[in-house]
Amino acid sequence: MEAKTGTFGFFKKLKEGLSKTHQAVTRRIEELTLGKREISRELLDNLEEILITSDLGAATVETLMQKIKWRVDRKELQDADKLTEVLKEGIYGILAVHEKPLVIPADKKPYVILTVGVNGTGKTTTIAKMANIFKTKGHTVMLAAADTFRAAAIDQLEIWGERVGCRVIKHKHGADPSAVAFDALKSAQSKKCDILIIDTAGRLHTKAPLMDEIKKVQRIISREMPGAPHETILVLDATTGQNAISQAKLFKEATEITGIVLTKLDGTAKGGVIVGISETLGIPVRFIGVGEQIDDLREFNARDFVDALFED
Ligand SMILES: Nc1nc2c(ncn2[C@@H]2O[C@H](COP(=O)(O)OP(=O)(O)OP(=O)(O)O)[C@@H](O)[C@H]2O)c(=O)[nH]1
Ligand SMILES: [Mg+2]
Repeated sequence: MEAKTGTFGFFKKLKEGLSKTHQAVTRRIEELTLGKREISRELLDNLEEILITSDLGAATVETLMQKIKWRVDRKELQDADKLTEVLKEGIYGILAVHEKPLVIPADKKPYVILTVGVNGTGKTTTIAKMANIFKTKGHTVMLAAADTFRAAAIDQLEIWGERVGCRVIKHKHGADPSAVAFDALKSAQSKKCDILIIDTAGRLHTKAPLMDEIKKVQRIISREMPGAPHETILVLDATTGQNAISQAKLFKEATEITGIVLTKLDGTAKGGVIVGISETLGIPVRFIGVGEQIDDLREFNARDFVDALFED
């Protein structure tokens, strides 16, 4: 019962969070089709315009429009008031392909998660939220403070660690991030910890030496535990819209990214960016963040997302 209330609470929050995106996309489409019976060329052009300005990304809009036009041409879709439903299912179709929750296998212990991303996207907060989810599922979790660059980063992770109840492995400010990661892995192995999550400093995707630093962390870890890190999560901030997609492209080129967390879906009109991320990158969206509190992170669920986006 409690879990259900929690799920409902999150859905409500997701809906509230997506309300600006809802206004920017769904509302405008409803206004467009209101009182119109047929789907004219002009209506389709206007629809395309709304979609283009809604942060879905040009490629995604083209895919969706092609599907709609194909159905209109074949006379499968004739009523203007059915457009929203078709669009909703089109978006669901794109999102569902990449709905792959993170499964922690029992035979990889510790399961190592490396967290990367641009400055301020929500990495450290997301780590605490993920740790909290894993702990609720009964896993033991350890954190590694491998953001040795920003002065307050180690303290920030330690405070979260205390709150969630996980051990935090740290070195001094300015230490080599890969040395912290290495020590944390050793410690997690000896303590037979289920999951190790590594925090890293925010970095610009355009700076090659910083991307090399991530590769070094990955290399050192994999040398110690073949196959690790098992997951490299890129944390993206939804409020940055299309920029989040270019960040993801460059991170993906520089290093292996196996999962995405999209944060700050609360209070942005750019939530549509998740569709573009799924369509253009083909990397699963593992979690979404809708607030600053510890329980404001949920496994990404495509059905919930489109329902929250389209429901009035
Ligand atoms: N509204 C909202 N705020 C969030 C969310 N996730 C994180 N934040 C906030 O974003 C700010 C930055 O979060 P951090 O976790 O410190 O981000 P970071 O990526 O670790 O930052 P650096 O380590 O400096 O690169 C904080 O104020 C968080 O509370 C979210 O889902 N919604
Ligand atoms: Mg941080």
